[in-house]
Amino acid sequence: MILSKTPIGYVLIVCIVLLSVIACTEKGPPEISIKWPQMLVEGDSGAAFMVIFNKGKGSDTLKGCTVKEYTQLTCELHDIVKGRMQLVRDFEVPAGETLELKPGGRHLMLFGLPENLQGEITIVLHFEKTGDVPVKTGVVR
Ligand SMILES: [Cu+2]
Repeated sequence: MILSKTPIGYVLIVCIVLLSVIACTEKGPPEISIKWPQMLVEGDSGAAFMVIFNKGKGSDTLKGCTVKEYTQLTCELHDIVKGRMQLVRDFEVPAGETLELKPGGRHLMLFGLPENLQGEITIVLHFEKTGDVPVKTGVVR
């Protein structure tokens, strides 16, 4: 092939290959599932942990959370950076990967919990592509 023997032709072929690799990384919808949710409560705030699986072929992004039973509650996405807790805008969940929300790392933070909260609450995760995913969470004091 004459095209591959010229420098421009070579660059073109490299570009076409790179573009198809990029296009192939998003070749389907995400498939989100949640396991082992748990919430530790202290006073009126709680930290929620769980494992988020994405078995799909597309990535997704967790944009926020709310609580079904207590709509006035604040639910935030937090990360621990250099030993300090920080509010973050979103959590990426790449295709085929797992996002662990665990103590000492990324977690959900709830503020304004009722004093006598016991049993279970439903945290609703808001994903960019998947939409709302409700997660029933046990409460540990
Ligand atoms: Cu936090």
